[in-house]
Amino acid sequence: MTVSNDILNKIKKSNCSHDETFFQAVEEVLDSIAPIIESDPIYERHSIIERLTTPDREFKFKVVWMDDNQKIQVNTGYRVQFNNALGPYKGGLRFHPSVNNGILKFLGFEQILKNSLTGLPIGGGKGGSDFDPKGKSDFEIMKFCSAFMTELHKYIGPRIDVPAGDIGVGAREIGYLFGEYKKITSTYDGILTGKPFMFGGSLMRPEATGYGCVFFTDEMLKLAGKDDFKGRICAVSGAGNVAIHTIEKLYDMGAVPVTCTDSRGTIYDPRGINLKLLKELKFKKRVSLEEYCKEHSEAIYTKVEDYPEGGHEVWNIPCDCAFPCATQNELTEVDARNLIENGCISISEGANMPSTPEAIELFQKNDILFAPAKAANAGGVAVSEFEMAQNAAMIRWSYEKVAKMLEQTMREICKRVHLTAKEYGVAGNYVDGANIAGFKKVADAMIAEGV
Ligand code: NDP
Ligand code: 2IT
Repeated sequence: MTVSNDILNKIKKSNCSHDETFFQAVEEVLDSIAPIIESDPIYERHSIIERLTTPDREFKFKVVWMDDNQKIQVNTGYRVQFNNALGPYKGGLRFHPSVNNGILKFLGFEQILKNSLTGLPIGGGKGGSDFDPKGKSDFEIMKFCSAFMTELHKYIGPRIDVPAGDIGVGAREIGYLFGEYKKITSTYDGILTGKPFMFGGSLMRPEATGYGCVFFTDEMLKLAGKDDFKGRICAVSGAGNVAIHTIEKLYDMGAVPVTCTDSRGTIYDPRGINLKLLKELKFKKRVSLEEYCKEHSEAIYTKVEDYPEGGHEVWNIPCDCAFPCATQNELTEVDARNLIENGCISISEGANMPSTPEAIELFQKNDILFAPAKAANAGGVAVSEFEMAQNAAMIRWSYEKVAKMLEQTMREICKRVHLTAKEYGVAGNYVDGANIAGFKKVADAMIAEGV
């Protein structure tokens, strides 16, 4: 009975549309761009909104693989090719049990405007699977990635669609996916970014999203006439690729990051997070953050069950700057209120859509600097595009070159978002600034390319 119930739940989960997060993302954008749509009939004449919110195509496929106990496992794989007005579809792959078509549509839609903001020739897409990498052996990860690529390879190509990592997909997974693609097609193409350096990955791609988010925030503080990061207490959520490199760059800039979180709990280390230990626990051992306290008994660990009602412990900790870097809707209205009451001056979204609409509204009403995901976390995909350029030319760029270009790209995005908000009469509103600037470029390209 339990087995069939489990299967029934799985079937229900992978067959419902689950579009809530997609609607949330679309609603915010439509709200921001309403003045442009109303003032210029060209967008309506070309049905830009309908065309922009409908993916070009969506693939859904079965992924069958064998686990270490010789049991055959079945997962669902997806790739949403959303819009290629500006370049090949580009966006990550997420492996997490919560993945469904709706979540990938929200991420793919956001990716179109994010990629537009980078100023680079890349369109928007997203993919992934409900596969849960947690607790799986390396061999099982390899088997799953091979099976996933058996189907995905039909839809991608260096000038068609170039996936990368996201939650649950890092260099290890990209390596296995790349290996399988190579085996199936006998080609050595840059069909994925975030590859390990030894076979075509760009230097600084692993660090890019986190570092970029800190550069963006530094520029935002500067434009608002505030002091830089020196001595600032920062709260960071997440303990993965984005969070860890955000923490690393914050230290470089003289800030004191005091928190990190995973799906089970929050660490608060008032003296500053021990970055070396965090990397060891999450990148090497892949264990729970609770282990952090074995070496740092003065740090406080709070389990998810003990979080404040309707909120998250990490946003209850006093800080100057907050960096939500874990997942969508992880920062609620309750959290926003706590952050504001504790004197926080800026929120920068390292994750995709981590703040709920109610939280954003509160930040804006209280004049808190707010850097939305599609602008603040664009550093990852920007360096992915640098990787595509290096692969296409069969060359490698130096660390210094990529670092300089990343910093420049993030500061430019920040300035453009800032200026666009000013130009459209909503000075300081980076949500509107990012949505308008991202939208205009894609919409104008769609119009110029015809129906
Ligand atoms: P990782 O898989 O490396 O890390 C994700 C982290 O977030 C882990 O600490 C994980 O905890 C935690 N987490 C994931 N899901 C949940 C959840 N439902 N509830 C609580 N905690 C959760 O992913 P990334 O760091 O790459 O991605 C983090 C965010 O950044 C995502 O929103 C992603 O879309 C976004 N992003 C990533 C980019 C990239 O280049 N990788 C680029 C731009 C945005 P646990 O370990 O317990 O699972
Ligand atoms: O959300 C994102 O921008 C990513 N996960 C990175 C996408 C990419 O293609 O590098």
